[in-house]
Amino acid sequence: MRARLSAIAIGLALASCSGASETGGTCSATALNCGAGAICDLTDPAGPTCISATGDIDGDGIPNGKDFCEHQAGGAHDEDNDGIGDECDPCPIAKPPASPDRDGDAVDSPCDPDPDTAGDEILLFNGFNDALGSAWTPTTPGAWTVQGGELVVTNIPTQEYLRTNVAEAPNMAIEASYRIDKLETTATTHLVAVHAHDPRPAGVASLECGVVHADSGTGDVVDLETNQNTATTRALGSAFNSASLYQAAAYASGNNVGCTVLGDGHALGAVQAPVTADAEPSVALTARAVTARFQWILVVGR
Ligand SMILES: [Ca+2]
Ligand SMILES: [Ca+2]
Ligand SMILES: [Ca+2]
Ligand SMILES: [Ca+2]
Repeated sequence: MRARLSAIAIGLALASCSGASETGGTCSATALNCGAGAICDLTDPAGPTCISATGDIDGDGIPNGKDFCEHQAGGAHDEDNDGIGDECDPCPIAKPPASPDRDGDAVDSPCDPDPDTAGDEILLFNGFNDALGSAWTPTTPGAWTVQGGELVVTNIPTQEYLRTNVAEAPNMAIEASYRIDKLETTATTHLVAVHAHDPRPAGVASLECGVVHADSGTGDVVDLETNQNTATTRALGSAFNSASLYQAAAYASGNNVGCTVLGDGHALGAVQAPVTADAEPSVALTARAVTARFQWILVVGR
C-alpha cells in the first residue's frame, strides 16, 4: 500500500480531483479524495488512482463505483470494510497490517497461518453475503440460511454439517467467526465447530475443532477430534455466551492438528492432537442444538 500522503500532497490531490467526473488523480486508502463522479481504485497494481465511478474496468458487470475488486471478476462485497473486495483481499477479515506479511506470499497477516513460509493461498472465503450456492451441501436442507450477511444455523438436535470442497493442501487452516443466539433444549449436548475430512476411499484423515457444552457437565470445553485422537481443555470463560463473538481455528500440518477458540479476541483454550498426514479437500461448519450465526469462513492452504 502506498505510504500516507503528506499534507502538501493531499492538498494537491484535492485540487487535482475537484472537477466533476475527474479521473486519474491521486488518492490513497486514508485520503479518498476523487471528486464528483470518481472513486479511489485501491486495487490498481500501480497504486491507488481516481477512476470513473460509472466505468467498468474489468468488464464484470459491476460498475467501478460498486466494485471492490476493480481489476478482477467479482468484488461485490467487502467483509472487513477496508475498501478491498473479498475476492482480491489478501486477508479478507482484517484491514491491511501496519507492516507487510514477512514471507510476501498471497496471504497477509493475520490470515497467514505460517507468516514465515511463502506459498500460502486462500482456498475459500465466504462472508455469507449472497445465498448459498450449489457448492454447499447441508445435512438437513433448510437448516442453514443466509440472513443479513450472516449464515444462520437453526436448532437441529443431531449434529448438522454444511460442507463444501476446497483444493487439496497438506498444510491447511480452517477458521470461522460466529455468534451464539441460544442453546436449544432439543438435546443435552451442544456444539459449534469447524470440520474437515478426506472423503475419498483411501482417505482417513479428519478433524473437528470447536466447543462443546453438556447440560449435565461442569463447564464448556474446547474440543479437538481427529481420526487418531481427541483432546479437550476446559474453556477459560463461557463458550456459548450470546453477547460474545467467537472464532474457531484449526491448523493441520503433517501429523498434527492445533485448535484454538477465541472469545471476544481472547483465547478460551488451545489443544493439539495427532492426525494421519493427509490433504482434506472437504471442509464444513457444524453445529448441534444451538441457534448460531456465522459471519465468515476462511480456508488457507499450502
Ligand atoms: Ca467491474
Ligand atoms: Ca470486479
Ligand atoms: Ca476487504
Ligand atoms: Ca505464509
